[in-house]
Amino acid sequence: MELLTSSVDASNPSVHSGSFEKHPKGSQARILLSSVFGPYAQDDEFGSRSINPMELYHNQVTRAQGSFSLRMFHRSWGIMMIQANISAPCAVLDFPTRDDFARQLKNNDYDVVGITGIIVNVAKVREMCRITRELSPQSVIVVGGHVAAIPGIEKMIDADHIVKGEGVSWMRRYLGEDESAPIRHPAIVSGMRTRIMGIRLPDRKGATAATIIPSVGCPMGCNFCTTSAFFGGKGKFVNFFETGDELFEVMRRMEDELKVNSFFVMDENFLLHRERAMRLLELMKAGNKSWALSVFASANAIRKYTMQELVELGVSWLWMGLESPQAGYSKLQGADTRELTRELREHGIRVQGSTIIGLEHHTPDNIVAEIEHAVSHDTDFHQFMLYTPVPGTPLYQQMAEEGRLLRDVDYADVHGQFKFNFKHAAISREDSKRFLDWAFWRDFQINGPSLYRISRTLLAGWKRYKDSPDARVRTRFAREMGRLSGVYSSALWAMERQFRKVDREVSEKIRTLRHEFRQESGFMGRMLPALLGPILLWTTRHEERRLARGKTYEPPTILERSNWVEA
Ligand code: B12
Ligand code: SF4
Repeated sequence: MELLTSSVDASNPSVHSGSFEKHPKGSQARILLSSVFGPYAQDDEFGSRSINPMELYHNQVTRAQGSFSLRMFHRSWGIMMIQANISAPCAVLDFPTRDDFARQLKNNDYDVVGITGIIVNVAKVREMCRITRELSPQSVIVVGGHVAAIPGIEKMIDADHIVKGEGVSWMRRYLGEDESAPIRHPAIVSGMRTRIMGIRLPDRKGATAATIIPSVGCPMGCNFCTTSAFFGGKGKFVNFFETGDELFEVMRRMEDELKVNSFFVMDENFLLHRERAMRLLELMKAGNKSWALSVFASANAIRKYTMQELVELGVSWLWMGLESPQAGYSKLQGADTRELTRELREHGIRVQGSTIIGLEHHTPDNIVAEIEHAVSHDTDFHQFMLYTPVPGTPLYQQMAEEGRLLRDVDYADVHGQFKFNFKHAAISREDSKRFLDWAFWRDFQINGPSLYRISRTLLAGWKRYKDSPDARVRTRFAREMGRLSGVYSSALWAMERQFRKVDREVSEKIRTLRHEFRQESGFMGRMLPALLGPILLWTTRHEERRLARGKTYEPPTILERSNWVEA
């Protein structure tokens, strides 16, 4: 196991240096852990940007899909993880407004205020440090998360500790607790307030996957990769759960606590650790678990498994990098990613591709063909991101040395969904945005709404495995089909009509799929579209109008306490 020591900076007098100082109250210290404040989907002086909402899909995957965009929020798992692994009284405050944060400080006597942030949110972190100094001067301020990778961060914010890398071990050490004690995984519902086609899905217990975080970092060390760099870079990562046995145990506990049978596995390259994955499969078989897993994996790691192994392991959603083959990333070595994507989908595995726009070899002459190549994968979802030198990565270092970083680009705009933050050899900053936007648009135009695409993949999987000799596999597909066929058929009914005016060809494809669904559905699945379809068509159109008027969505503020006793 590669446990990295967090670094504290010696150049700032307010930051502890030399020997590590523990908090004098140890585990009695009262701790607040907060994410940065919202609202997020607006333009303001603290670095919120309307183009950068606190949403995964709508931010960077389905943002061009209008009312068909998948809208959903995710909690701040890093601080939840820290909270679950310390015995001190601790409050986690997620998605506060500035007022919520200030009120929390005024009404409680916190010894330690921990703030988590990523680089785009540095101005909010600075403001929260300022507010804390003003309203809770006795508190020690600890800042962690990717924001800590900014060079010179200690001079930009007024914090006592800036923690780079893994935070659980740092916080345990700071409180004088056992750093190497086993990690206790918090119960995390992967997403909340899911919304699509103008409908908010109920947050029912068990309906949403549980998030499992087996590790942080990635040993592949791609030059642009910020998560890999933050946890040690090439060859390094931090494993929370070393073995398949440990992982199985955590998943079993989550199954009980959250009543789930699907898991979002938040590991940068889950399938790379084959031994662990295969042991997990062994235990799933022995325990008769028909779990579904959503995982991130690189193409070369996926290729280490047969389709049968992936299906038996319950892999139902795969997030895979589809960088241009010309870029020479080792994770793609030996992989025909188009063929791989097709094969995965035929086995009922939804593929989420991820493609970088603006790689070094891209030019205005070849980029359209590169985007077309990416789009031709016909993935279920496709994320596009600008090639972005992010502080802390080898790429950033290289660009700095070559004098290619653009000055005066606000950190709030360095997120890969806007414009280049560096001088590209052939593509201008303005054009970077045009090509990026075009990629999203083109994927939507050619492949249609992601909701249609995932329905298609589910149906392909169902047809292939409904009579599988493996009962666990059969059960998984039957469960999904039973739960979703009626809803998907209704959504397809509405989509088909909505697209008639926009794109006849896409509308026809949707119609064909709807008929196939009808043949495979039970009584309810066949009847539901007549009822739910028109409702969904109405909510879709209504949502289109709301979005056109500038409607945005924000996550709710959440406060959760552990080991709490009133002061
Ligand atoms: C879930 C997630 C989100 C969620 C939001 C979660 C939230 N509540 O903030 C959503 C989907 C909304 C999101 C949005 C964005 N995200 Co995001 N996201 C992630 C993701 C996939 C998982 C984060 C996570 O929980 N990891 C697991 C936990 C355990 O790790 P951790 O958070 O790093 O925490 C550990 C340490 O950092 C440390 N730590 C963290 N906080 C603290 C606090 C204290 C006090 C201490 C001591 C230590 C500490 O300890 C933790 C345990 O070891 C990461 C990728 C990844 N693999 O981490 C990207 C990631 C964090 N996101 C990123 C980015 C860029 C964005 C966006 C800008 C979108 C975009 N264009 O890419 C937006 C920003 C939205 C906004 N307005 O702020 C980048 C950050 C890059 C950087 N260097 O700053 C990452 C790393 C993805 C990437 N590879 O580019 N994101
Ligand atoms: S394989 Fe993916 S997660 Fe790993 S270093 Fe490369 S980009 Fe990062």
